[in-house]
Amino acid sequence: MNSSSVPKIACVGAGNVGATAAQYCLELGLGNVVLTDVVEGLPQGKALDLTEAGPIRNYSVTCTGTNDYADIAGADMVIVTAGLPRKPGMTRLDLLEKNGNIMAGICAEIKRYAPEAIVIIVTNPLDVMVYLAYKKLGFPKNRVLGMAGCLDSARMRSFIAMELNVSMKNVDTMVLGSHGDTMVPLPQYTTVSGIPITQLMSKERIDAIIARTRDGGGEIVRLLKTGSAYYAPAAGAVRMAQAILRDERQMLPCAAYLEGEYGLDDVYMGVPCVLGRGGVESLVALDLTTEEQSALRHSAEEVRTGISELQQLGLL
Ligand code: A3D
Repeated sequence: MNSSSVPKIACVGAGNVGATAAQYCLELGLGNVVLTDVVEGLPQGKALDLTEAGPIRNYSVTCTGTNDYADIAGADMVIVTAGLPRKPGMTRLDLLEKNGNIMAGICAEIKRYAPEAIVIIVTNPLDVMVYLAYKKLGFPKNRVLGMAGCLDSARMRSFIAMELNVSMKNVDTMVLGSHGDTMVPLPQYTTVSGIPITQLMSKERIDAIIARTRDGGGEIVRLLKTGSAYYAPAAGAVRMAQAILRDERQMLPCAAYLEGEYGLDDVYMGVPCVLGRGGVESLVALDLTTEEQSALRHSAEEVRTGISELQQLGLL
């Protein structure tokens, strides 16, 4: 904890996800927020706007905006959402190179100014970017994690609640693996008030919900036409930050560094983690079917391809 008793949270990237994460942190009173971005005026303007919402939304924490990384000094928590979206004509590799360079630069600043922070990465491609951040920061693995599973499982929970017309609060699920087409939703760990989903829905409907969950980001992009989802992604990142800063010991799916767990080594992947004051306090090993295990291995291979591409680009 920084010298004040109020946690300090740095949101790096003041775009849609970063500014929304700042808003949720303020509304929850999680800590004083510093919003930073490379674009001059953007973090200052959004921070001022968020500050002016404070008297109405009743926060007692503060929000400041800056282009100077020195202002994140001593942060307890850093949420990284900085990055470029894929533009027309840009290949996946072009994006990897651009966001990889941005991530490497940001990690050098975090290392310099907030060496004790717990760092949550949101920038895509998620599992590859969090691996890069882990290597560049040199922090212990419990202090570097990625947000994806919280979002993917929240999407699946919403779809199940809509389909069954029950409260989303009753629905529990677990989505493992990398963020993207190879994510591994687990129907065997999906329940509604403790009742296995398989007793409430046909296999066809469960499969359709899994397909919609995999395409969750794409569905929003097609509706918005410009830009991508940010309310739910920011909510996922702040859920993780809350569990850590308030030492809640919540079990949430997060991208965590694997060293032999699930038969996978030296890779970041979404697995159930217990989050508390130390960050990732422990990883939870679930019994998986042979099919689920092979889906998880396939997901890890995809992340490894991205990691080798980072090596070819000289970023690792
Ligand atoms: P956007 O609204 O474009 O915001 C990104 C911000 O990053 C912009 O304001 C940029 O100016 C800023 N930026 C660029 N370079 C730097 C830098 N070096 N230092 C500081 N700031 C910088 O995008 P967004 O907020 O919608 O999305 C942000 C990232 O999150 C993207 O990579 C998305 O793909 C990713 N994302 C991931 C998920 C997951 O579930 C993993 C979900 C949604 C978005």
